[in-house]
Amino acid sequence: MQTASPTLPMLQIQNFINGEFVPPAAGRYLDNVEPATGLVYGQIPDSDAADVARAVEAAQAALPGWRALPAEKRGLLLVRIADLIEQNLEQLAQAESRDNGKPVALARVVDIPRAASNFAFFGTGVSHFASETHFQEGVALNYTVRHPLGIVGCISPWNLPLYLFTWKIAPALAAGNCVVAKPSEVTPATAYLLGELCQQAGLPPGVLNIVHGTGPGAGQALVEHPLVKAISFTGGTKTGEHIARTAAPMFKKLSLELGGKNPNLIFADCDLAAAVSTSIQSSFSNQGQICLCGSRIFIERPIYEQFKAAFLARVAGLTVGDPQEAGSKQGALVSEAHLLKVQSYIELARQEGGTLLAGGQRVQLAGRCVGGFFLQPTVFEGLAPDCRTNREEIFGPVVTLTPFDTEAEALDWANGTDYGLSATIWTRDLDRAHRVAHQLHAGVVWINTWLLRDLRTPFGGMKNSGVGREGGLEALRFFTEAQNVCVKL
Ligand code: TXE
Repeated sequence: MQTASPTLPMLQIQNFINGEFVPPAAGRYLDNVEPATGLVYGQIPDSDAADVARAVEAAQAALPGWRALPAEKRGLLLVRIADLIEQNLEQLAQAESRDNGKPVALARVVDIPRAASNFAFFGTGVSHFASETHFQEGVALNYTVRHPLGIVGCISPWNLPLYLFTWKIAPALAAGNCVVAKPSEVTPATAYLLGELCQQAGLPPGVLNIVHGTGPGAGQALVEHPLVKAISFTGGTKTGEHIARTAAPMFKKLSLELGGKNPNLIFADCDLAAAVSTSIQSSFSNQGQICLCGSRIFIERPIYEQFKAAFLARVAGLTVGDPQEAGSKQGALVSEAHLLKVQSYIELARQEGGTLLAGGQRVQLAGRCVGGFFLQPTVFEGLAPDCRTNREEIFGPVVTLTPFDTEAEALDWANGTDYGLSATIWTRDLDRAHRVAHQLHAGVVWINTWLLRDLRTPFGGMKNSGVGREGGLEALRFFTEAQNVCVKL
């Protein structure tokens, strides 16, 4: 693999264990590639079981002090981290963009602000986490204590690196656990910077430990470690299945946020301009690499042609370019391997009889991005709702348009995959909106909007999209163990 420049020092990041940056025990490193250039620009620890064991040891030493701190005090530390993320927003956004290939403009308004909100939300929210009592008049008083689990593992993917990493870490810490976290080996940079901010915030050593490395290496060791009581994982469905197979016999708590193949249902009575504009976002934000992206767009036949024309006109305006440039609406895909995977689905869609309406080609940029992993936003029509292109998660800038005639047909097709993460409905008919929403097999349903998030709401998928719910009290419940105490009156 070519490197960015033989004269510049590589950005070599380290593990964050016991409040310090330390090299991996075996001294091995992995290359980190910048997706926009295709060049190696840094190295990350290729950690193994020894590094995970060291992190767990640090977490164990820190645990008595951390769980004994009043919730408000723990919360204040988390709010301090949130403030530091905001103060360092620009540096973090630049790092996220370089590491992941996403437009820096997107990282500035979505990824990094949300990472700050995650800490602020759970840092304050934990003070409002009340215990339940069940009072039986004259008989007994039951009250439920929620103890932290102890040491927990958080494993996150590459698509929204700091956003999803902190979405797990913040509630785990707020609830009084110590954490060993592994970010994706594809996008380690902002997790590394988070370690620095935790130092600055005065988070006690060992409370949060960040171990870098591959899934089969560091990730597997974390899932297998007997002192790690729970695993919160976001990533691919196959990986989730593997993690469940490893962790379930050890009776670990598991939260699995997995893939999606989300439908957009566009009814003829909708606000068409809003439906088109938001569908562009839900199709192509972050190059379609968001598990909540809607990749199957079902449109009621009377407005099909009108929707299609307006949608394609907007697709033509999505400039693919250097993620650092303000005018770029589409950055690079995260890696060459992922680009090849997405391209293989474009080929599959062709073989399955799809008509290509837009895109379909790799984009060759000039200058510094000449070797980058860019792809045109791609739109197909004419594919059967049950073909592989319409059932399997592509996780890239590829969507299909399909006309439907009845509500029942649209629902049948929308529910016709193994996934059940999210869905979007566009209609002005309130009765229909609720009726359809309740029949969709999706953990999250948006009506006349997309990706509008309230952190208090339960978040997660049905079917192969996952197990458990994150967000709000659900997350605090996941990271605690309920104990009922019964007092006879
Ligand atoms: O995910 P992986 P990848 C989907 C999407 C994508 C596919 C693969 O379809 O194409 O998953 O992406 C760690 N034990 N999503 O390869 O492999 C790994 O190191 C413990 C959906 O990135 O599942 C990383 O930190 N950990 C998704 C994390 O798991 C293991 C977002 C996710 O990696 C492990 C991203 C193991 N045995 C991809 N193997 C969403 N729903 O948001 C891997 N890991």
